[in-house]
Amino acid sequence: MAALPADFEWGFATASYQIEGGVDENGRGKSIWDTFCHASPSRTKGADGDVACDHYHRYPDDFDLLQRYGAKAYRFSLSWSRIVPLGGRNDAVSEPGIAFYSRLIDALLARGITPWVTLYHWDLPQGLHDRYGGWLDVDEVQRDFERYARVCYERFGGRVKHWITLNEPWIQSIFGYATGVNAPGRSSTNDQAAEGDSATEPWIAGKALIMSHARAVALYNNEFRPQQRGKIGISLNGDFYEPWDAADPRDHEAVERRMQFHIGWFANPIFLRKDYPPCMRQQLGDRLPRFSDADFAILGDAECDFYGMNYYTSQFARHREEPPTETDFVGNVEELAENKEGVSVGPLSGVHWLRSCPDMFRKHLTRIYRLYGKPIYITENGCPCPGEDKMTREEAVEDPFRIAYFESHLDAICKAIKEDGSVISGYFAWSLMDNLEWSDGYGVRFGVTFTDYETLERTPKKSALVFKSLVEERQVSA
Ligand code: PNW
Repeated sequence: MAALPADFEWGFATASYQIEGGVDENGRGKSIWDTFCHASPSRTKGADGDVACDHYHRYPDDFDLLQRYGAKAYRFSLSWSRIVPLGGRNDAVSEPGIAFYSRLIDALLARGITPWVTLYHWDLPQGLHDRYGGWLDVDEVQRDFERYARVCYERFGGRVKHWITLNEPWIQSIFGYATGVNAPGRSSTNDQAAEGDSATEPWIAGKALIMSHARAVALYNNEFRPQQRGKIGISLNGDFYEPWDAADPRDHEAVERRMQFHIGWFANPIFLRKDYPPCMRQQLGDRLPRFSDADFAILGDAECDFYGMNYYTSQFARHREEPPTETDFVGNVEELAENKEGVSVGPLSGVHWLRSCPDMFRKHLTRIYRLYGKPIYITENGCPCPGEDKMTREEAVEDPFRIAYFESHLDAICKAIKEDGSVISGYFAWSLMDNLEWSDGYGVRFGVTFTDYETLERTPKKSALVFKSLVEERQVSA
């Protein structure tokens, strides 16, 4: 079914710490991910981003690949601590750091590829974590993020017309401060974490992220949009859920609660300028910070242009009989891969948490469009193939599971557009190349390009070479 608009934006996505390496080049400051990856004993399967894919030195070759794949656009993130090594609003800007990203942007434009820039993909300057606890100081960090955003708009905004403030604030808050599996690794429920309070810190970090986003968008709207005329949004993750027992109204409520805890947490204040979802307030009480009138004034100045959706998988939700524990962050539901009838949500990919569920993706798109009313750009979608972690290069470049995943998810987008009336304007496959999959290390391969971590050689997988035709055959003619 041809339903993608003629001007549908598409390409591939990456994030700075996952690909760049060059961590000590040109005065870059450390980020919380440098620290986390060098913790001992290791919390990242021994992996770190010191070299990663060496994109810092190889970006021209990587952009040649992008061009060969026919990509119209490329989503990447800036390393805050390359631009402001210590991170703060009175700290020095690194001119070599600016020059690196400036060359990188020019290299994309020279190849006719539109840059989509994420300001923050989890790599907080370590300097801010040390100075005041980073995302735990709501007042300080939003001012420092606003200044960092200002530097980026000033230096790059003449050429960059598509901005994403934050990548997945849910993962930053929950994995960083509740379960502690991501940097900065704080948790009171994880034996590997020395410090943290999983009952309170994720909710504080969440507010800091919301207000940092809002300040950066308000700044763009008030001072830069009139001249630069770009677009700005945020990328939120969140799975779609269906009831474990379709006949049990309590499981239907569990489904809605789970999705509100995932997405409404951020989308209510950001897209609706409202308080957190009532079910969160009810469960979390005063552990959930309040928004003041001054906060709402900033949120009111921070209207976005689009909803960035990172979507990978779906699950079944089952209500719990017992009251929630203090460290629950999912809305007191059980998350399951099979429903009451034993029907699986979809085939398992190469990573335990990801099953392919395109029909639920379509429902997710339409639910989000109806709730928040903004054009949707899918800013991440993709998967590793089953068994890919153990494959040779020759085996891995044949990736039929990934191709089928892309096809079925593009079909779901077409249905959401044509049959449901949702507005979906673009799609970025995760990821341009195999890279550091955070705490899973280098084993889990999401790339459309194979990365040989010994030689750093890249080899296109079949999915990379066919992706353009997958999009074009679903596009309506202009
Ligand atoms: C996203 N989950 O993270 C990130 O934005 C990427 O940097 C990452 O490489 C990609 O997805 C693949 O994992 C997620 O457990 C990490 O549900 C984990 C989950 C979802 C998204």
